[in-house]
Amino acid sequence: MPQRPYIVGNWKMHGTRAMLSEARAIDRAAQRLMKVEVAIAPPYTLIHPIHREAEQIAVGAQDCHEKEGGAHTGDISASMVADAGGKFVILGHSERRQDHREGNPLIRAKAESALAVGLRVIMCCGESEETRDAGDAVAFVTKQLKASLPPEIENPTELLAVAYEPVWAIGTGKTAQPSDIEEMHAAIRALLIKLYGEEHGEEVRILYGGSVKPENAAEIFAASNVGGALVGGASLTADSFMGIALAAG
Ligand code: G2H
Repeated sequence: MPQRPYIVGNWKMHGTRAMLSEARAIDRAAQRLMKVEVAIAPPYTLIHPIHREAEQIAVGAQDCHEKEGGAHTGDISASMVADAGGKFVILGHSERRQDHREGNPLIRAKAESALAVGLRVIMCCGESEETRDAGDAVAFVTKQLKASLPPEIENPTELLAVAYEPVWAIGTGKTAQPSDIEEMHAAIRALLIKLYGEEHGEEVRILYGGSVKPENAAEIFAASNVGGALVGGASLTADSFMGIALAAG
């Protein structure tokens, strides 16, 4: 049976306790939209406060360290995310790849660490504008994804989602054409089947991310192999975020 659409808010470095009211509003709205799986990845500091109150939505992190613990000033491990009530972690986001020089081997190590404590991994991938203009987008993304994903996952259907986020579409207001999304998601689907077999490879949800808004969500969700969205700016208010979730349901 196909999984429910998965709509994940990536709050990035936005959100103090004042945002808890927005999380409550998202949770209340999600209770009336059971056909869609709604989740938020706030900054680490809000994971536990949101988890304590949420009845419907899952909370997760935007990153984790690859090690279980130790002398790593300022870092947070996967088990700490789980202990705070986190159920998933976003890994390999282009802002981490760029701002923190994270490469595929490190991202794979983080994914293995997250899976070891039972967190779902939302693995991000995406090409730059230059790569797309050169006609190399599909080859680049499949290579990046293959190198970032753990080769073995016990239950990929449950514990993995992939987010395709073209770098040039992030926070820019530009979105990929539905035909480009379909082409990329089909290539990602083929890779998932190759890595994890048909049963799981067909079921893992492939999310689209990059300037998703209530106004363009329906068109994006109509594209084949789109199993949800990773939403940045438009996830910061319950109205716009749930507008997107509604388009998925
Ligand atoms: C892409 C996305 C969320 P936005 O980074 O991951 O952000 O929707 O603001 O482009």
